[in-house]
Amino acid sequence: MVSAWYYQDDSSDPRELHQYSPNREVTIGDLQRIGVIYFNFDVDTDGYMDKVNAFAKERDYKNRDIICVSKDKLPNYDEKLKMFFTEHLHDDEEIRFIIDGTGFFDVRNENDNWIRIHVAKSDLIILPIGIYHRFIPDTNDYIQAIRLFKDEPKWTPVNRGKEADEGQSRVNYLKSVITN
Ligand code: KMT
Ligand code: NI
Repeated sequence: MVSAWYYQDDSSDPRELHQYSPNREVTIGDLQRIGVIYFNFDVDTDGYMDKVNAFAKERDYKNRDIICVSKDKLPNYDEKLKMFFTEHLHDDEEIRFIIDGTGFFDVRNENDNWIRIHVAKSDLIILPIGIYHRFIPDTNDYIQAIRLFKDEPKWTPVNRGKEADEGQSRVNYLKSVITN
């Protein structure tokens, strides 16, 4: 089950929890308000993949692949992790169904604060087009996910900066959050 909190930005290892003391929890409703959608498909229950397939069909996610983020399974591990953890946005939704392991998606809220989302097996998370975010495994250093895509895999990151800020995806996203 997903849990989320405000990220305490200190200089410790980003794979640690980074919680305030006491923890400043963020609810699924709070995530929804910034366009992040959460589902759960229990991978320990028979037939879960049929449910995921029906969900994908309903939302018109036509393509998918599987990614395993671990040092021995992911080619160019250090380089990829650096890319995942560099703040960026996409011109497409980022849809991840976690089939094993754990990790963190960090998203910026409407006040530009980081919210850390801890995902685990059975969580399906959708990050909206234009939200600034990043990904990192936690200290278990292992996560496996199905990545779903509307069309062709189009997940080129646009790193935070003038081009991303002024692009249509970001402009539309900010409009949608303000009018929420
Ligand atoms: C991404 O785009 O950040 C990833 O695909 C990371 C691995 S998915 C858990
Ligand atoms: Ni991304």
